[in-house]
Amino acid sequence: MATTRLCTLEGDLPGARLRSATGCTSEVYRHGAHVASWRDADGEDIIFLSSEAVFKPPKAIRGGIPLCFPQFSDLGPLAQQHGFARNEQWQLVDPPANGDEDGGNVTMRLVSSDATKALWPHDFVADFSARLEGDEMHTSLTVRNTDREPFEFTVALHTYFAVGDIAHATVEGLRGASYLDSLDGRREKVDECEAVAFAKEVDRIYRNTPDVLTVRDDANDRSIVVQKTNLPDAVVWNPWVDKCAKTGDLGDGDYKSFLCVEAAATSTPVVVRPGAEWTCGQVLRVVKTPK
Ligand code: TA6
Repeated sequence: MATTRLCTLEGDLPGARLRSATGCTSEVYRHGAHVASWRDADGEDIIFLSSEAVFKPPKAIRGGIPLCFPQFSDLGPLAQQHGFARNEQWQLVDPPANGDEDGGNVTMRLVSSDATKALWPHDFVADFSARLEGDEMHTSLTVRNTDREPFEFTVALHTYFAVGDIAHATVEGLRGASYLDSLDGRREKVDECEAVAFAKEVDRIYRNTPDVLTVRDDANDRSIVVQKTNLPDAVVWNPWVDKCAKTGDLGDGDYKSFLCVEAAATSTPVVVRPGAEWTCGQVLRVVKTPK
């Protein structure tokens, strides 16, 4: 039976522990509505969480699925990289129904405040839901415009995927897609490769990609399929040696153990009219590679 338990997590932060009927587990913090972990029935990480992650608001947790809203990177008016959603305390919406059949789930809410409006002068209500369903993780973000004027934003689900060995991990589904190379002045390029491989730092904003992408994790005999909805773009990132060493809340060798595929809407900002709402999401599914 799937369960949702409200509890105190790392750093004495409030959150929820989800468990699916197949024994997968996930921890979701109210800080940032941050999915910080997703493990299979054997307790193996599917989503990466840094061993050096800091659980001290307002700093964002390193790893998991940081919510980049109302801005991805510097693609918007905010000075703060990736916006503020991952730094804010979210409310619990309906107390989750503990003991749901086949789906531990939780919904959290962020309502605009004086603090958020000082950064982004719009009234909004954002709801984030996470749900475990068997060997899948379903996440969605809904943004409602409660203001009197339209507003626009960029957004990403900045997912850190755990891999057994970055040298034997690739991202499939992006062949032929154009991307902005953030390591080369955001020059537009086209990916001619069968799959994205990692032998140095990679930081690319792929535009208008297929909605199904695959993270191949050969060292763990598995793939993770990403099915994104209403998120036309995908950011692929691995910091590699130097940037990893310079990132205080990453262990020096962590670059070997994760890669990010971030379902995103960045190339064309999302516009929401007063009273309207917009929803995006992704379903992550683990597929074991037959031996
Ligand atoms: O998504 C890729 C990226 O924009 C990289 O450029 C790197 O900055 C990464 O996000 C992590 O950003 P953070 O603010 O979480 O350190």
